[in-house]
Amino acid sequence: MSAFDHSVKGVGAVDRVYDGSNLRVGIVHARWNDSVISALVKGAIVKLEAAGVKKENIVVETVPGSYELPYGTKTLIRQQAKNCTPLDVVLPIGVLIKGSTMHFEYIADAVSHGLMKLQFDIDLPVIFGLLTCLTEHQALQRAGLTEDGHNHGEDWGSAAVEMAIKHQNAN
Ligand code: DLZ
Repeated sequence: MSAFDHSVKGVGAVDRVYDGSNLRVGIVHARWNDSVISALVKGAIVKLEAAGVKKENIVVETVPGSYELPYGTKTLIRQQAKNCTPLDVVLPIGVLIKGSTMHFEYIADAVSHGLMKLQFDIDLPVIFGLLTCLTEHQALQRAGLTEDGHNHGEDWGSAAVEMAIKHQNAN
């Protein structure tokens, strides 16, 4: 294989095949920018199921907007643990599209830090399913809704299975 066989951007080949058949996965998605969110959630579920995760082991919850993702994610983890159906990984999904004020910057920063902190506080992998787009077109591209687009939800689904197995293997 030459150096030219590797792409510069994007997620590389997986190190091994990950079997998700024993995993329980939580998806928490915002309801803002609904058409983009729907495509991302679908893409994630396609990859989860392709890795063997059973339909009945994928729990989907919603929150109003991306700002609510960190607390909504923590709440779902706790609620599932309380019901004796603990999750192995969570995938919060939100789409922020820059407007004319500073809202975008504050929410993007708060949510990124909130989700990173949450996974260490709760010791469970939390995937970063937040698109931070400068334009609507960028959001559509990254949800695979344009001809040249790619659905990032698919990458997040695969990342969720890999990180859940890695977490299980370490415990
Ligand atoms: C208020 C707001 C704005 C302006 N833009 C977005 C956005 O692009 N994507 C998103 O998910 N949520 C947005 N919100 C809503 C906030 O995330 C939050 O739901 C509200 O401020 C209530 O806390």
